[in-house]
Amino acid sequence: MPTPISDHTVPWPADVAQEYRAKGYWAGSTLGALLREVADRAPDAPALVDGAGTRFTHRELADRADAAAARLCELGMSRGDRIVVQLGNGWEFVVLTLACLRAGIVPVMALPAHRRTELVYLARHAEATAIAVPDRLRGFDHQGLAHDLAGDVTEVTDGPWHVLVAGDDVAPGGVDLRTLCAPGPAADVPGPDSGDVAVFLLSGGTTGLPKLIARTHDDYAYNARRSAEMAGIDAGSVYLVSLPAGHNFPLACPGILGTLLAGGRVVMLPSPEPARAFATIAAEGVTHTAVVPAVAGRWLDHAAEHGPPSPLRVLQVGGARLADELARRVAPVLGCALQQVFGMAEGLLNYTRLDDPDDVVCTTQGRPMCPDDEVRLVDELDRDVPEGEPGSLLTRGPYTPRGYYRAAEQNARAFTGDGWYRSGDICRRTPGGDLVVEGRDKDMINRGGEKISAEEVENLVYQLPSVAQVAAVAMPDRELGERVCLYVVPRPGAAVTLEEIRAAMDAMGVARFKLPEHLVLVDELAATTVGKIDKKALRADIAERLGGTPA
Ligand code: OOB
Repeated sequence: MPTPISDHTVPWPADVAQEYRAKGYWAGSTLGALLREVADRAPDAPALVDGAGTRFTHRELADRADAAAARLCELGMSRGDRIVVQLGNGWEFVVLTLACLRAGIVPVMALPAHRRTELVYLARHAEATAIAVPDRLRGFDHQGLAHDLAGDVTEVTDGPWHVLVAGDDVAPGGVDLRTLCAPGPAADVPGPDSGDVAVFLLSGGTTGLPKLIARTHDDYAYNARRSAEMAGIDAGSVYLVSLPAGHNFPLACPGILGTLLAGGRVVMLPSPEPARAFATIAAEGVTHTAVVPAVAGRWLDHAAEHGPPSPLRVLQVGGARLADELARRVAPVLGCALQQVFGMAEGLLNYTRLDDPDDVVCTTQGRPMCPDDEVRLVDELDRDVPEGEPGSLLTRGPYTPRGYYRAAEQNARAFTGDGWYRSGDICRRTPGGDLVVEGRDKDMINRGGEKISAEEVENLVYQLPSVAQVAAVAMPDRELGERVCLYVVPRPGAAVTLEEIRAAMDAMGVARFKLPEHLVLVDELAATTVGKIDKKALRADIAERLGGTPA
């Protein structure tokens, strides 16, 4: 039997929770119930269309979610169970996620890029009893891997391992996800409470392995609803998802959930490739979408040649720092408003407002969306820095959980004793109250919005016998912002090449975006006065070698 989730979550203090309820941030409804209300109000309004042309109204979507919830229960799953969701951006992702929300089964939001190492860890750590995968995606046999994981996972769960497969080619032993998500009777499945965990998001990661962030129905519904207000999403809005749907940004900021809760329509595309994205925006009348800065850059280039993505009204950009120069080109070249979003799966969301002056929109990352978001900027001793000075961001609030799931040791480092989350971002506050992200004091590489833990990469590389010492650091990159650069001290007499390291990591089964893209061989690694590897010096070194400024 999997452990109850509540054994390993860190609740908000009772008085704080009471205040969030009294102020209406936590409305006491589950996401499943809220989405059913939307479907009852406007049953025939279009809700979802995917790249393969599948279309559902709000009623069809809610009915399918209810039928799928019943079928998950028939499989033996129930409220509080966990399922790893590793689906591409198709309709199955949405129906399955809503079915889980309805039944209180908690999706662990994995990424299609994840491979054996990440999936085994996630499934074991969450004690999942099921996984949902595409049959194949971008040439990779996801369903084969999903079946292969069974032994590793059931070793800790001592329970079943259901493999749910989206695709035309479901191998024996798998559950056909399209059949599971087909219309059918909605048995009266016992649903969750609004204080229950709704989804597990993955942390951006600074530790050896990603941490799980338990987001409750109360907090995540607020996250999605308030984000929809920030972005000006209503029943007439059409939101395009082209980033991996399991990321917090396209899922709930406002993303899929915020748009559906507002009665709007969601359009799913497998990737943000500009030609197809622009054609879809035109064909479906997309009004809103969210991208990372690297994609915004590609869209700007495409628009300069082929014209703007009409009728797009709001382009949200977040996940990594958007350069001011790029920001200034968005409105004139893409013909829509820019909204900067500085957010984190851990909670806090900062938005530039749609009626902010251009200077604020183009040079800041916005301000917290909730009046009760608390933000402090502090020095190394957790003392508040003087107003206007850069400091390390600490935050608490109604949609920022007080700790990671089942991670007491990391929580002691990532949260202060009184519940502030240390985001690891170095920010400054402008006189107008907006935040500007100036850097970070966490050991992470932000590759075009995908977060890579340096420690995780280093642990993997240490498994190579030819490596005596290794450090992973960010190197600046024009296209993606940053890429992974490795500094390696080889063992005496050993030859180490980038290709060999990449091949070894690939063979270990890790997401390809984590593979290093540059290698520097050294005799020793620069150390700080206390003997730790001096990453700042290494970042400066690689930037100098490449002839630029450090990432
Ligand atoms: C989003 O979430 P995560 O969890 O993948 O990453 C969070 C981290 C932040 O701590 C910060 O280091 C960085 O990503 N970040 C930004 C940024 N937005 C995120 N750094 C500079 N400028 C920005 N605008 O990335 C995320 C979650 C929800 C909405 C948007 C992004």
